[in-house]
Amino acid sequence: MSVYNFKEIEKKWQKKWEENKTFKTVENDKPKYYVLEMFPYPSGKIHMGHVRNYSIGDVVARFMKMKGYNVLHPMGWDAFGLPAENAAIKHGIHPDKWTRENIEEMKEQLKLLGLSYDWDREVATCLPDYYKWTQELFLKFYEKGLAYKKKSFVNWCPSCETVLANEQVVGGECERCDSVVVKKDLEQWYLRITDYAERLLNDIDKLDGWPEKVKIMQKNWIGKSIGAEADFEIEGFNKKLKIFTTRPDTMYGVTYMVLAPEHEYVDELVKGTEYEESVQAFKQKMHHLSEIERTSTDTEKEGLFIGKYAINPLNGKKIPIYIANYVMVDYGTGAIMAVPAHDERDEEFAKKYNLEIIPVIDEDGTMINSEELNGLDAKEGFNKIVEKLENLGIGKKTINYRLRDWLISRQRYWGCPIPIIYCDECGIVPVNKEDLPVKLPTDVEFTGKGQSPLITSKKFTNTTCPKCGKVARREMDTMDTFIDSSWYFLRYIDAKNDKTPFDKDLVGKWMPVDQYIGGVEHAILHLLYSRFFVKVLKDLGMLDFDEPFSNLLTQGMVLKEGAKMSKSKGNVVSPLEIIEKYGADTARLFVLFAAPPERDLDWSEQGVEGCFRFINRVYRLVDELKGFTNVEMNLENPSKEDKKARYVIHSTLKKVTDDISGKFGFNTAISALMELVNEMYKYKELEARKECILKEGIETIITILSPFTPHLAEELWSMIGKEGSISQICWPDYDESALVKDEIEIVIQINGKVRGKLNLSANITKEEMEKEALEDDKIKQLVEGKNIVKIIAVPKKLVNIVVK
Ligand code: ANZ
Ligand code: ZN
Repeated sequence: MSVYNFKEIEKKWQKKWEENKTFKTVENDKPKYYVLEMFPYPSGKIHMGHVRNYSIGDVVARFMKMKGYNVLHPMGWDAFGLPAENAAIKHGIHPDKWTRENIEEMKEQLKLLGLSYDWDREVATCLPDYYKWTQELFLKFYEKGLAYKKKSFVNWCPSCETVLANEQVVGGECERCDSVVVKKDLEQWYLRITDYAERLLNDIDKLDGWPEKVKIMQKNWIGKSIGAEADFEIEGFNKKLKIFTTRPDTMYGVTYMVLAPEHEYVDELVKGTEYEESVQAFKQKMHHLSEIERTSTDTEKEGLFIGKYAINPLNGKKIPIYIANYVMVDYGTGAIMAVPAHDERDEEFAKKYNLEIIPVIDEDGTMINSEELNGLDAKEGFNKIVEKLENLGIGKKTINYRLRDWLISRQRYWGCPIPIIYCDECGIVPVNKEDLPVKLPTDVEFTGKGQSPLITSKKFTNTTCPKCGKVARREMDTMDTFIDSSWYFLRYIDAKNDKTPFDKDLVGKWMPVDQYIGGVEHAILHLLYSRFFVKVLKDLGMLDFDEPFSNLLTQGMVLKEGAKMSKSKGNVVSPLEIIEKYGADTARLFVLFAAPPERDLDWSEQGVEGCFRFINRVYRLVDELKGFTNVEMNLENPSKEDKKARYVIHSTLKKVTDDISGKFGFNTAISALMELVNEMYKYKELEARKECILKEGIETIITILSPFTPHLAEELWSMIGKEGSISQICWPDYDESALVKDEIEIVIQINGKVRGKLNLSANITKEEMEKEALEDDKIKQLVEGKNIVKIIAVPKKLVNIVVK
C-alpha cells in the first residue's frame, strides 16, 4: 500500500506537463474555446484571490478541453504601475528589475498550482515587445482624432503626485493611497471614449453572458440623460449662458441660475466689481475639494450671488446668477437653470439663501404657472418647450452622458511612454512608427517628488523633430496602465508577432473570449475600456467583432471570519503555506468546494483539512482497487446493489457534467463526487461486488476529479495502468440505461402527514401501491381501530390514507 505523497506527485506531473508541452495550444479543426482569467499585477506573491480566480478558470479550461474543444488558456502580467515605482523610491531597486524578479517568482508560484496555461503565449505589458504595440495603437487613435490633448481641471493625488482618472477617485479619495484628491489645472492626454458612449451603452444589451449587476453598473457609469440645452441672456454681457437641463418642462419655474465656480464666464462677469474678491476666495476654496465632497447629498449647499442677472427667454423674467459648490464644470454645460420647486438640490439652496420657489407642475403632473402651457401634461410640456426653444433658435433637445473622456496621462515613470514629440516649429508631432518603441530610459532618478522621473533623463527628453529635424522634446508623461490591459487578450492570440500588434485573421478565429473570469472590482473600468478598444479597433479595420467578452464570471472575495483578507487586519492566509502543508490539489479543491464562484468564500482551516482527507480517501480507494483495470464490463444478472452502484456512478457523472457546463456549480459537483466515493467504499465491501463495476467507479471518479485536482488525477490514472495525460482523454458520456431506476421511493401519508416511506417498483399500479402501504407494519399500527374513509395514490409519488 502506498501513501498519498502530494509533494512528489505534484512536482512530478508539473514537470511532465512542462516537458511535454501538454497545454500548448496549436491551431486545429476543433471548435475553439477561449478561456481567460484577468492577468495579475506582479506584486511578487500570489494571494488567495488569485488561487480562486485561476482555479475556476482552470476547471473550465480542462473541462472544455476534455469536451473536445481547442482551448486557448493564456496567462501574463499587467506589469506597469505604481508599486514598482514606489519600491524604487523606497528601496532603490530599479522598477524594471523589481518587476522582472516578481514575475519570475509569481510564475513559479502559479506553476505550483498546476494551472493548464500555454506559457508560450505569456505577455508582460512592461516589455518593449509589448508596449511597442501599445504605442502603435495610441498613434492609430491619435491619427483618428481619438487621442487629444487638453488643458483642464484634473483629479490630482498630492501623495502619489499624479493625475487620477475620475474612475480612480473613490469617495473623494485616491483609490491607491486613500489621500484626499484635489483639482489641478493641467494639460493632459485624453482618449475620446465619449464618442463611443452610445455604442458602449447599446451593445450592453448584446451581452447575454454577463451578470446583470455588471451590466447595470456599466449603464450607470455611461449615465445617459435626455434633456435640452437652452441659452439665457445675461444682462449687460455680450455672451449667452448655455445650460443643460433634463427638465425643460420646468422652465417657467426658474428662479435663479448657477454657474460652476470654474465656469469660463465667472472671472469676466465679476472683474472689477465688488463681487470679485469674494468670488475668487470661493473659487480657491472649491479648488481643494473633490467632486464627491462638493456634490454628495450630505454636503451642505453653498454659493454666492455674483452681481449679475440672466433673462428667462420664455417670460423675460430677470433672475439672479450664483456660483455654487453643487454645480460641476465638466458635466453638461457647467451651468444650470435652478428650479427649487422641483429639484431637491435647488430647493435646499433656495431655502438657505431665501430665493423664490415657484411650483410649475402640480401633484398630478399638470403644468401650472406656465402661461399658455397651463393644464398640459408635463410630458407634453417638455416637448412644447423644446419646440419653442428650437423655434427661437436658442436651444435644442440634447443627450448628455455622465461618461467623460478618458484621461490617460500619468506623471509617472513605470508606464508606457506616450510616443509624441514637441517641436517649437511643428507643434505636436507623433513619433514615426519605424522608431517605435519609444523605450523607457534607465538613467532616471526616483525622487518621488514632482513631475515624471523621465524628466531626469536628458537622453530621453532631448530629441529631434521627426518632421523638421530640429531640436525637440519628448512627451514625458506615460499612459494609464488601463490602456495596457485594454488589448492584452488580443495579443495572447498572436503573442510573438513582430510585424503588427496581432493578426486580424487569427484574432477573428479566437475572439471573442468565450469565458472571462475576474474580480468584480473591474466590473466598470477595465471592462468598459476593453470594450471601447475593441470598438475603435473594429472601426480601424483591425478586427471584425463588437464585443471582447461573450461570457463573464465575477468571482466573490476570499474572506476570513467574514472579513476581507488584508495585511492590516493580520488575517492573510498564504497560499504557499497551504500548498506546502496540504498540496495544491487540496488548495484548489477547497476554494472550488467551499462556495459557488460568484459568492464570497470564507476561509476555514477545517474545510481545508476536510478536502485533504477526502483526497486521501480517494487515493486509498484507487490504490486498493487498482488491480481490476483489465476486467471486462459484464452486466448480466445485476443485483440490486450493482444497479444502485451504477446508478450513483452515472448520475454523478451526469450531475458533474451539467454542473460544470452550466452555472459553474463546482461546489455541488464536488459534493456529488464525494457521495460517489462513499458509495464505492460501501460497494467494495460487498461479498458479491463486481470488479467491472469497481473499475467503472474508480475510472469515473478519477476522470471527473481531473479538472479540480489535476495532479492527483494524473497520478491515479497512471496507477490504474493508463498511459498519457488524463487531460488528453475525452470527457465520458453517462450511460442513460444506468439511470433508469427499478425502484422508487414512495411517501405514505395519513391525513396528509408523512408517516413513512417505501421503496416500490417503478411500474407498480395504484391498487398495488395502496396494498403495499396498508401492509407496512408501521402504517398498520397507526391506522388500527380507525375508519379508513378513502385512499389516494399518486403513481411514483405518494399514497395518502384518509382516516377518521
Ligand atoms: C432644471 C431642473 C429641474 C433639473 C428639475 C432637474 C430637476 P442628470 O440626470 O444627472 O443628467 N445639472 C445639469 N448640469 C449640472 C452640473 N454641471 N452640475 C450639477 N448639476 C447639473 O441631471 C441633470 C440635471 O442636473 C439638470 O436638470 C440640472 O438640473 C442639473 F425639476 O435643470 B435640472
Ligand atoms: Zn519640427
